[in-house]
Amino acid sequence: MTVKQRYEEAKKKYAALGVDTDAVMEKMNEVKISMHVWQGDDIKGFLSDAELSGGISVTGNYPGAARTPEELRQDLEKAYAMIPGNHKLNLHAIYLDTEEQVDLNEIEPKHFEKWVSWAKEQGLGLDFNPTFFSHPMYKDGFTLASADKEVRDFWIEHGKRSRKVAEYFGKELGQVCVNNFWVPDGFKDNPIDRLAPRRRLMESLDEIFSEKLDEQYTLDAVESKLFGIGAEAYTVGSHEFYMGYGLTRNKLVCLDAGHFHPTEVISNKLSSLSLFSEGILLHVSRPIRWDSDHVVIMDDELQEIGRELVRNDLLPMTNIGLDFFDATINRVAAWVIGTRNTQKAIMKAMLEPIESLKEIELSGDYTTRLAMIEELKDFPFADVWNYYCESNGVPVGLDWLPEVKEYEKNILSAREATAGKDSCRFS
Ligand code: RNT
Ligand code: ZN
Repeated sequence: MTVKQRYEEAKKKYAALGVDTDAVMEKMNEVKISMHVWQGDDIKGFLSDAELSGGISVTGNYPGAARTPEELRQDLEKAYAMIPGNHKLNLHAIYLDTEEQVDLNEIEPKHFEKWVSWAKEQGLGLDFNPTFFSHPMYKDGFTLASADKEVRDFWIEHGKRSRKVAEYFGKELGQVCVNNFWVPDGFKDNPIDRLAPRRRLMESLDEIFSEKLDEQYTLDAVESKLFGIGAEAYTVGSHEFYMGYGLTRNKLVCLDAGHFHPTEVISNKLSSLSLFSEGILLHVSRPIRWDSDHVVIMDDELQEIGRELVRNDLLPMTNIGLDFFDATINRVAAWVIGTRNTQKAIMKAMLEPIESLKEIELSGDYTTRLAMIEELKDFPFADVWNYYCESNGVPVGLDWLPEVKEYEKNILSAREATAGKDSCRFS
């Protein structure tokens, strides 16, 4: 049977439940995933040779990491060619592409021009992140919340400039650029004063956001975290901090799946957040024990995130970004696996007979609710996904893997590791 024939069979099965698979494929084309540039080079970027810092690190030394912006773009093109749909790229300030020697408090839109012309050529949108780590001004674990005004001022300037870059991306590409602020500030051991650093972070952010920018071009987001390596006891930008900050300042609240207690899930936060905020940013990642950033797999939580977005119709207000980095496997494959899994989870949720399930729940028939949900697990979802891939001209099933292997043989293996770092990243 061909992929199409399998799809036709699946279509009948879903139609019997009242689910229109053709409509699902159409809807899937509207779902943009913001793929994170930093999986391609283990968050090294091109600003300097500074060691990765900020409670984050990357484990592994798989050969072939991109060493230049050109190599990174080549790898990204390879990955996007194996992912159905039109998407975005999520850049970090340290990925500037310029001959000029500029520091983080000096960045300007022109330092990112090459990314913009490439994005136009590829039909991609761009998102952005100021980089509050891997820099000598990250002092004693602090940036925007530092007690030292000089340190704060450096990072405030960086934050302000990052917004100009984001605004420029939005204007140039005709789609909004989400600018996400994640700040690693925190203490390894129990602090005496938990309040003062939070007040300083609040004030620094207020200063950064004091200029009003057109929301048609850029939206600011703020990302919380429970802890990082070296900041185990206390992170200034906790979840409560940013729930309060984001909601009172009308910023997007970013939920990173790996930034909570090990059994705490972001899927159960989306509905609440949606009631009080105008928009949501997701960092889809996968926590394992203390690490927050394993490649996204088709696990229960990913599927639950997909269901929450679809069942509650939250896709229009949600910006979906990925955030993982694994340097022990082929980095292009990591992008493909994580992005396709995220799309699959959303598609799987779209293939549920949501209205009838809601009615069953309202009628109090929890027996049928459970029986239906379990039965749906055996439905031929993969036949719809495969046809979706085929219709979009990207490899079906595992057919992308030989292509990545070929690319590794011809392109990646010719690259020599630059710094030869075998670092390790936690959280
Ligand atoms: C770190 C945050 C943050 C980073 C990126 C590189 O714990 O998740 O999103 O991963 O900014
Ligand atoms: Zn994140």
